[in-house]
Amino acid sequence: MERIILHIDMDAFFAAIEQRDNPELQGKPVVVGGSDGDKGVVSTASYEARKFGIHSAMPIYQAKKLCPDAKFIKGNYHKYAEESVKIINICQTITPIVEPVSVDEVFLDISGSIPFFESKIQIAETLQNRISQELHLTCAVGIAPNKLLAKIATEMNKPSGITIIEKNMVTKFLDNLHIEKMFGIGEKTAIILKNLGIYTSGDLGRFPESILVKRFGKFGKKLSYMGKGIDNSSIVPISSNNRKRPKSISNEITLLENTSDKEKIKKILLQLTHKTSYRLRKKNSSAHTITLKIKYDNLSVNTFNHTVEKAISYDNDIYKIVIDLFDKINIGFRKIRLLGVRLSNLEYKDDPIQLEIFSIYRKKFARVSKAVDKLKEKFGEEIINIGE
Ligand code: TTP
Ligand code: MG
Repeated sequence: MERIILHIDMDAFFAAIEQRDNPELQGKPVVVGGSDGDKGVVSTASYEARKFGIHSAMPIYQAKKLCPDAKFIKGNYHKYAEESVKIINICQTITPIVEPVSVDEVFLDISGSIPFFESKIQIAETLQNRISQELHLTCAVGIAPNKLLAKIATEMNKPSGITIIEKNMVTKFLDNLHIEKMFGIGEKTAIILKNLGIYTSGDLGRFPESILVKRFGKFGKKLSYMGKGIDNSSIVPISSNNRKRPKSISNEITLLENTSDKEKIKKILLQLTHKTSYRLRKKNSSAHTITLKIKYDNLSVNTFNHTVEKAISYDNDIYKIVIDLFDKINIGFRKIRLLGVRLSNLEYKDDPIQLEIFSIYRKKFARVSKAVDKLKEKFGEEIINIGE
């Protein structure tokens, strides 16, 4: 099956969210970023602000000089991360093979989705329409035989465009692509390449790989692949590990010696509760239903359960219910052989996608987060929230 990769990149992401949420900002120059006063740099600028020459990473004071009337906003990373999660969710309506690569970029492997749509362009339009209708945001889309080319394709028609590079168009496309446009080739590399007579991606692909390797080391091999438009890397879908969400969590123990000693049994139930509730919390979950299982020496089994309205996850709360259940049982002359605690009707606090997106934000804005973490350590959790 032919591999088809779709890439999306949101238009002026942070600024577009601010404009959407504040009608007064719509159609106006908006700059997101900076810290107190004129310190810091621009995170992004609305397309209206870009007309004044303002761009990401520019110092705020400089942006203010270029366009003093622009609206300057510090930004609310939490809000932007929530929007990223919603975008991923919409992408997953097209295919489950979805990889977020930055705060506003996603790769989708749509190879298997083609039969469900009329064409590649229809997939791109469906995605753009869903994002526009549900989130009131716009994005550019690129479709190509691999990630490298799909990302370049997206860049070709920004904002809001759709660019498709068919397999048979790749060579011609690369011949017309200036090396600066290639993702991963910075200014310095471009100068060296031009000195070697390499101006387009096609030139790069045809240039002897051995010379590139001599000049750039390992990166030279990568450059050669890039020039040929080769990228065999596959989409890494949002970690399937994280997505494992059991419906229940339980632990059982067969006693070394059958017993009817209630105190001994309660101690074992405490151990079981510790074990089960720890596993529950590790999954970022809490439970509504607690079940106690008892197997007697005659091998008959009884289960008793209790459901609470507000889900619980702490040992104390769970143990109290386990003991209440146990105290109601009339063991009689029977001896107990096995005990079990089961937690079910589980509630999950954080969406796994959310966790992954937050980790992308943490990586990208590590400097900000680290400073914030330090403040939190010093003054406590409530002291600060980025951009709020
Ligand atoms: P980009 O996709 O690079 O930029 P953008 O979405 O604002 O604009 P475009 O239409 O050109 O895609 O980055 C996504 C977001 O990441 C951006 O809205 C803000 C943030 N960002 C920074 O905070 N610092 C930066 O230097 C860059 C490039 C982006
Ligand atoms: Mg973007």
